[in-house]
Formats: sequence, structure tokens, C-alpha cells
Amino acid sequence: MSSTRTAASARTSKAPKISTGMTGAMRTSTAPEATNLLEYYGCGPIQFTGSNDALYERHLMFDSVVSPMATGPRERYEAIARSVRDILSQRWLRTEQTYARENPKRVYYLSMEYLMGRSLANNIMNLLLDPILERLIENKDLDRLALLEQEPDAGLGNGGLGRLAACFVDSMATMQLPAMGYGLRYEYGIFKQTIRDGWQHEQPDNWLRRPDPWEVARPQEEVEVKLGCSFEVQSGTLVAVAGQPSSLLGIPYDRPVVGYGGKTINTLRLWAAAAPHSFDFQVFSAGDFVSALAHRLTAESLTRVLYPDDSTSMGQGLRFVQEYFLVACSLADLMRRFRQTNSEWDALPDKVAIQLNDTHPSLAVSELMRILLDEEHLPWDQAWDLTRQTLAYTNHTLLPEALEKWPLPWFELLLPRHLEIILEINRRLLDEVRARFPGDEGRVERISLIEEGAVRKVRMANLAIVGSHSTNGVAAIHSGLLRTVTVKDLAEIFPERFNNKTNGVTPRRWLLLANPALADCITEAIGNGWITDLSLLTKLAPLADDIGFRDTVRKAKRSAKMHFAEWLKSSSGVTVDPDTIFDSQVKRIHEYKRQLLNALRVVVLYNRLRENPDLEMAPRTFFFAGKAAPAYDLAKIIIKFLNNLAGTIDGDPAVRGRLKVVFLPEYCVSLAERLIPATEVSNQISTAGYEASGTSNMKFMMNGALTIGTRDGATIEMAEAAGEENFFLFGLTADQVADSSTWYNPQWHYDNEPETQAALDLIVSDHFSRHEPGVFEPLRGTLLTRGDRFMHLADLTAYLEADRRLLDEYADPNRWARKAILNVASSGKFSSDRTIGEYATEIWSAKPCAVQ
Ligand code: 26V
Repeated sequence: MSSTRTAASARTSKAPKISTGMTGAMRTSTAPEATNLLEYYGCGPIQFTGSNDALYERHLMFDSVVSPMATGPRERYEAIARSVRDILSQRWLRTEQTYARENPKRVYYLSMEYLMGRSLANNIMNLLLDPILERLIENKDLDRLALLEQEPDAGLGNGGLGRLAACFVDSMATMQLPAMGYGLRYEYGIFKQTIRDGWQHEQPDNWLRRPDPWEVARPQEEVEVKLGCSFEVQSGTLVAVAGQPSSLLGIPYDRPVVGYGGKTINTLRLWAAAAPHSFDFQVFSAGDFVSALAHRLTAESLTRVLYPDDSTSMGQGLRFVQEYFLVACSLADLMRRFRQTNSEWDALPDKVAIQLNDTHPSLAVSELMRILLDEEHLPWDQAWDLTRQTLAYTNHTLLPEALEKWPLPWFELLLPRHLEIILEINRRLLDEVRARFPGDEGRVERISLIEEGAVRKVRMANLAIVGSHSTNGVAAIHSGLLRTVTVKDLAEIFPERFNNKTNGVTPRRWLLLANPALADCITEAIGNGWITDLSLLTKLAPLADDIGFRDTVRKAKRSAKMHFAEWLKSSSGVTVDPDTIFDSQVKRIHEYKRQLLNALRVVVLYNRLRENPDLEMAPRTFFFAGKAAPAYDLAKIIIKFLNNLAGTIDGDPAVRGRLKVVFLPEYCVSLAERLIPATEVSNQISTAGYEASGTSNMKFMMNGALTIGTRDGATIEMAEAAGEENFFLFGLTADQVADSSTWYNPQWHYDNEPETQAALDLIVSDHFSRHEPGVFEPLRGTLLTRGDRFMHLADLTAYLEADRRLLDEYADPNRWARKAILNVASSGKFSSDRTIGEYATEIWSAKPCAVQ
């Protein structure tokens, strides 16, 4: 075993050796040691002179116009970020110039969400600039942490789907794919969560309050979006005015997406809505200056705020307009780019691949048809063929209440031409179905793009499947259920369109950046090739039996736990003990994710200790974090319960030092980057069949946590990769859940399982709500009276049993470290590079295009 090998000897590239005193990202990077980075990355005609420090000083002085003595951390952050942007600018331009010249097939990722998190440290890492930053920090006596903390998270997403888009753009740039992400420039991202008296409160996330050094506005590339109606604000609410066509402008704001190594710098293009220029003039010339400005504000409000993922209260009209706005701006932009270098429409699918991130941008089907039919005057069959060959759709959820369906009257009002097109697509589709399955009207009804009812609705998933050449799920089990259950009839007509692309996460942000201690010990052992080829982690497997390596990995985990505990103490005053087992469940709060099941586990352990104070049990800290959709009442009660559970346990001397529950408010990318490396036990406990994939499961695995979980989503494939003996799987399978309605009775578990009964009784007895009697009654309602849709009680005993096995393993540090190493070693499949590689070859037929 090679734990004594140095990082330097493990380095493979010809880049110069980097000195000591750096974080993992630095030590494992192949960094340039150029004194002038503009020269290193500069490749255009413009040449700059001067040192990197001078670059920083110039920004500090001329951007903020304050004396260097008077600057605070915010000004310093901006100056460093702008210096980094200067350094990448020419390479960014060169990337687009290469694509324009080489005319490769381009990939466009359309997503309503990008959960990017912070950019500064990530861009510095990917540009291999850490040594330079470190020198600057030393020269200027800067506080690294304070500086990085100045950057707000770009929280333009709700959870998994948005973070996946962020990992994907990172991988596409690293793999040198000619790709672009399109999204919306929300002024307010996902709400900020605070906890008062245990309850979630939402505050607006005004993340653009201060100038954002990463964005470049490109008003010269604005596009016009035409709508079938106008909008007015009437007594505070936005209302549509029928029969008055109007238009909006989309202004692109570009953000650099730096591939690892800095070779390719792709673009994330976010659209902001604005009123058309002519608009003001009409009203202004009529003398009503104030109402002209009010209209401008109305237009701009379209991209003001990200909708929280609220599967229960779908159907806000503004969301529908947002979705069309994203589609219309992005298609206008990419079609303009296509026309610049191509003259034949038949070449469209050879030059353009458009991936739809869920059905949110699925109006792309009718929009592309509209452009080809009405603007390019192609015949229907040719337009349809091109549309289908160009588009591909990814499904991210099977929950029926989360499948988008938009009312027909909204189409009539806003997008009448789209409705015509959709009805014509449907007519042709149903003719085909009737020809293939004569007399099967049930099938016709299920396949139809239109759901009949009091209000007719367009089924957006059906539209996306029919109007594209590929439909994929995000883990094997999910893709299987999608094909065989959720849209079975469509899969029977178009079997060749259905495929699976198991999700992945970027190892740059989630391992190299987030966990320098572990990244270092991996690089010391196997070299740094894993950063861009995570499958190389398999080389760690033989080291699982190496005492020295186990010790190194244990120390890395210990260091991450200490770091987290220190940060938590200093940022919130909360004390946690790094000598306890760190056990985490972090994700959106939802019944199907079963934070309640985890809470029941804690209540049972708490009861055991109360009943038997001498019980031997390893001390544990249970971390929870996640946001509830503002209108999802039960999820908010779950948050309240977790907080009260934490408070009661903290106040009970019988369990002090043995059990602790911490609810970490404001879960976001930056918090995940801190907590995941420090975690030893990852909880992935959704009701089998409901979690499409999960992605935090992969981040925990890469960071050396062991998983306790159900056979759901990508967790199944993770256990397959690591070997079930290195996992703690439990509970009902998706098949068992699917037919449970015939046999499942939660009351049976209450009546026959003493620990289940005692836990529920304690909750209902107001033990955790002494001053708020009855506040947790809805929990009893959902778990017992209303049938326990997500089968918490069915899985509780098996969960406790798996937990016991886990504690047995933890008791032997060597056995635990061995399993942790084997988990890291088999996490290679879960890199988003692997996922993107599969999309590129199997769906997009896209190839890398090296920037010259
Ligand atoms: C629905 C809605 C409806 C109301 C408006 C806002 C909004 C936003 C998002 C959604 C659906 C979100 C679906 C989703 O996030 N699915 C997750 O996707 C992850 C990436 O594929 C996957 O790992 C998770 O298992 C899956 O739950």
C-alpha cells in the first residue's frame, strides 16, 4: 500500500510542483505556476500585463472606488471574483469562437432550475488557480473563509432536479462538450428558511441585491416573445387580459461554466423578462408616464421568483407563463445560432440536441413545431420529424400529483396557436392508436394528450414523450416503473424511445472541493486521475484491507467532523460532539422521503434509553435539514416535530450525551458541502418506488458514509456496486409497496408492535409538545387514521433492525473503515461524467469539441 507516497509523486501531469500549506483541491490539482494568469489563459488578441496581485488591486480600487484600507470582505470578494473572471474571459470567448468555427452538434439543456451554489471556490478549483489564490491571500493577509462566505448561494432550484442540472453543466464543460444551459434569471431563488418556535418561516432570497460578478448581461442578444394576451396588475394580482396580444423581451445573462482544467468554458444563459422598448412609447406618448413604468414592472415580474416545488398546489398561471418564456427565449436563441451556420433545415437534428429537464420546458414541442411551420414554412411531416429528432425528455418523478397538466383555457388565452398544434398532434396520434388497437377506447383515453373532465387539460408528460425521440428515467428502477406502470400505454407504442440514465454528481464540487482531507488521501494513494475519471476509484478497493490506509481514511473523516462541529458552533452556537456517530438525512421535506420514519426511529431509541438507562448504545447525533414547500402543511408539521424532538431530548438528563437531534435550518448547497463530508451514516429511506433516483445518496457514498436505506432509486444501484454486505438495506420492495393496498393496515403494527405503539403514544401524549397540546395530532392522523400512504409503520421494525446491524459494525472501527473505503471505491459509477457520457452517446450523438 502506498499511503507514504507523496501527492507530488502521484501527480501525473507535467504541470509544476505546488508547495505545501494548501487545501486538498490545491494539492491534487495540476496547477499552472504562471506569474501572469492572463497570459496563461489568455488566447485572444488582447494581452494584459501586470501581476495577479495587481489585477486584484485594480478591481478593489476601481470597481468599488474605496481606499484599500476602507474595504470590507464583500469588496474583497468582488475584487477576487472579478479577477478570476478576467482570467477566464478570453478562454470563454475562445470557447464560443471554436464552436462557431467548427460547427459541431450542440447540446442545449433546458431547465427551469439550476441549484448552482457558490462559484468562486469552484471556479478557482476548476481553473487550477488555488496556488495563486493562496499566494494572494498570504500577500494581502486576507481571511479565506470570510471572503468565500461573502458570496450568496445561487439557489435557483428546489432540490434534486435543480442540483442535477448544475452537476450536468459542470460535467459537460469538463468533458469538452459543446453545450449550453438555458434557464431563468430569478431575482429571488428558493426561499430562505428560518425556524421560530420549531416552525418553518420563509423569507425572500434576494440573492442579486449586490452586483453579481459572475453574470454578464447581453442586451444586444435580446429576443422577443409573443403572447396571445396582455397582463395587468389589478388590486395587487396579475390578471390576463384576453384578446389583446402582447410581447415581452428576454434579456440573456450569461454565466461561465468552467470545465475542470479550464480548457472549455461553456455558458449558462439565464433569461430575464423585460417590457418591449416600443411598449413605453405608446403609453408615454399618450402622456401616462407612471402607468408606462408600471407596465414595465409587470413585465419584469415574470422572472422575479422561483416557484417552490409544491406538488400539491400546482397550477399557478404565472408558472405556466414562466415555462413558456424559458422555451420561447431559448428556442429563438438557438434557432438564430443554427441559422447563422446552417442553411438546410434537415440538418437540425445533426446540429442540435435539446434535453428537456422534466416536463417544465415541454412546450418546446409545440414551440419548435410553430417555428418550423409558421416561420420557416415547412410542411407538417417534415416539421414533426425534425422536432422529434431534436428533442429528448427526462422524467424526474412518478408522483401522480407532481405530473404537470395545464388547463386548455390557459392555452386558448395565452398560446392559441400552440393549442391548435397540440390538438393536431393529438388527432394524428389517436388515429394511429385506433388503427393499431381497434375498439380499445380505454387505451385511446389514456394515451391522449388531453385529459377530459370539467376542465380539459393538456398532459405535458404525454406531449413530451410523443414529441421527442427519447424518454429517460433517472435510475434503473425508476425508468422501469415509468415504462411499465406510469406511461405503460405510450411505452407500448414507442418502446424504442424509452431508456434509463442513472443520475450522477460532479466529483469536483462534491469530493475535491468539499472534502480536502479525503481527496488528499485518495490522491496520495492512487494519483489524481480520479478527478476526471471517477471509475479509477476502484483502485482503492485493495487498500480496504490496508491498516495504514484505513487509519488515513478514519483521520480524514475525523477531520471533517471536527471542521463541521467548529463551523456549527461558531455560526449558530450549537455544540455537537465529534465523538458521537454523525447520522444525517438531508433533502426536501416530503412524506414519501419519510423523515417521519427517521424520527420514529429516534423516538424508539429514546424510549429504550428512558426505560433502561444502563443500556449500552453508542452515542449518536442525528442531523436533519430540508425545506418544506410553503403550502405543504404536513411537511411543516414534520419540521416542527423534528425541532421539538431535538428540544425535548436536549432537555432530558436521562439521555444527555447519548442522543442528540439537530435540525439545521436553511439547507442549501453550501450547507451540504459542509455536512456531507462529516457524515458517517446516510439515511435514504423513501418508500420504495417513490424516489426517482436521489443524488445526495451518491454524495454521501463518495465521502465515505455508509448508507442505511430502502431498495429505491439509485440506492439500489449503489448497493449493487458496493456489494449488499457493505450496505444496510431494509424494508419493503417497490413490488410489495405496489400491491400493499390489498393487505396493509397500519393499525396492525400499532396493536402488535410494542415499540411502535409506545413511540406513537409518546408523540400523541404531548411529551414533545407540552406547551402546544394536540399540535402533533395530524401525525397520528397520517400514520394511523388515514392509512399511512407511505407505509412508515410497515418499515419501522426493519429499519430498527438494520440500525442494530449498523451499530454492531460501528463498534469495530476497522470493520467500519473497511466498508467505508469499499463504498468510496465503488462510487465511481455515480459521477455525473459517466451520466453525461451516456446522454452524449446514446441520446444526443454529441462529441467533444476541443477549444483551440
Ligand atoms: C415540481 C414542481 C411543481 C410546482 C412548481 C415547481 C416545481 C418544481 C419541481 C417539481 C418536480 C420536481 C421533481 C424532482 O425534483 N425530482 C427529483 O429529481 C432528482 C433528479 O433526477 C431525483 O434524484 C429525485 O429522486 C427526484 O425526486
